[in-house]
Amino acid sequence: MPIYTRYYIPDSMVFITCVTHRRLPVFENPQNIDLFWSTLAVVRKYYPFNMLAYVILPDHFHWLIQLPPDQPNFSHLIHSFKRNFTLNYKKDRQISEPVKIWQNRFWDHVIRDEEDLHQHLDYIHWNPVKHALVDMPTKWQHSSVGEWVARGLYDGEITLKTIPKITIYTDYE
Ligand code: NI
Repeated sequence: MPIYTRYYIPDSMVFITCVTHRRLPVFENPQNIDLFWSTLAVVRKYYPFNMLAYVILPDHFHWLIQLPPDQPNFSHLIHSFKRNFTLNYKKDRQISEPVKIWQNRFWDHVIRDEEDLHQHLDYIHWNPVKHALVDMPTKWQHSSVGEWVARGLYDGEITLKTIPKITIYTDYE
């Protein structure tokens, strides 16, 4: 294993990927999508952040977040979210034995510049197409694509002709 160091840079935007344990399709169940948001709302009170973009797929999620300058440690946020999601999942289903929902680690990438930001926004919003779940980003319900279309990022219509060539993250999702 290489030595792995995380850098916490105040005000930086960070791209995060978390994957479910054994790629179980946890988020195929709408109940778990609700749990995702209710858990996040609580965790956010302790670890405030800005959600710039997101996508929830059946077995993983991607976030593009920005943390406040005085609390730049995103690992605390991610671990708290994963832990609390599992706790809430067990509570909802009245499970007392240990349940493993998430892979232990997560992936992060600190956004370098404007171009890198755009690449990651595209990566997030095109992800359901990449994973062959829909043929257009706007057909996927669980992403921020609608908000970004409204902001004019995609100049109105998104069609398959405009699919971006994204060469990042070939080692995982
Ligand atoms: Ni993905």
